[in-house]
Amino acid sequence: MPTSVRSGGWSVGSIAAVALLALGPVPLLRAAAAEPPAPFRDCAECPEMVRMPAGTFVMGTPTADPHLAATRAESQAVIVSIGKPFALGKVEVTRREYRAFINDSGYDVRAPCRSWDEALGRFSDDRARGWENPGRPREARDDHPVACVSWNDAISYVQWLAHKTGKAYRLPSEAEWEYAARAGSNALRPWGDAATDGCDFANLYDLASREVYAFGFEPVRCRDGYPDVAPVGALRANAFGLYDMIGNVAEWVQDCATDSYVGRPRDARAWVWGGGCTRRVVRGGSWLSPAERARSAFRDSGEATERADYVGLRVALDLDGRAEAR
Ligand SMILES: [Ca+2]
Repeated sequence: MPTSVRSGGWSVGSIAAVALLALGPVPLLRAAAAEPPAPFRDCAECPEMVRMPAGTFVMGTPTADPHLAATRAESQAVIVSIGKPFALGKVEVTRREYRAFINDSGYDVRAPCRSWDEALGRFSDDRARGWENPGRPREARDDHPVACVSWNDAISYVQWLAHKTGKAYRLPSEAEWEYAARAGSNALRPWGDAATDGCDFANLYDLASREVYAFGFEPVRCRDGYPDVAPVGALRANAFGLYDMIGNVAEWVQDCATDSYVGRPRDARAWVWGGGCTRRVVRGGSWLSPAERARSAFRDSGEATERADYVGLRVALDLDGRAEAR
């Protein structure tokens, strides 16, 4: 698989052989939300947040096989309990929201950003590109998701947001992210197993994308209408009221990159360790993802300093003691 083309050189880990885990009877996912509660914001420039219910789910794909671009970790599915409600951004952090952080903090943004070079026919680290001028889409709007943001940038953003609001903003853990993306679904994707049923829900490398970008792999055989990055919330929400969990821009999470789920936390905590790590997990696929990477359990990773025009972020928030937690 030409990883360097599909993900601009980001490692996806080794691809495991078919592995059916002896999980025993898989419990039905318990997630209470019959109807998503109303979103809320903590300030005018803050991301809109949605309450996620507590619940239990199977993280990973017990029946994973290499044709699904599954990593070994993904095939080592684990049962994870999200013990209490938390909040997650309704949409990916927008360029408007990120600009408020840059203007207020004076944060020093440093190039380059990995971007598709049409002349070279490959991704390259382009010093002319950055979050203000990502290159995708050609005319970026304020309601497009911010991209060309490293994990370190993402952490700086959530720390600024926490300081500004006095609230516990942070990146989601990988477990929280997959739980929220699934939104009660045990299928490969929030809308079901078939990628071709997802063009109402996810901005992927679709037939419209292939007319503009010749990435050399098969598109998802439907039309979502967006050749590259789409405005946030342009397509349909999942059952938890979240938009673009699959596709558009990939999203940094807190966890260190791992090639295994053996020994990982079985709750909402991120899997990190003393001394930190240089490589972090990226979730959700993006506008350049083919079908096999457009799945709730799909994992990618990148160096914490890397920026790419298909990677952004979504924020999480602890609800301890807040009215929204009830
Ligand atoms: Ca698309």
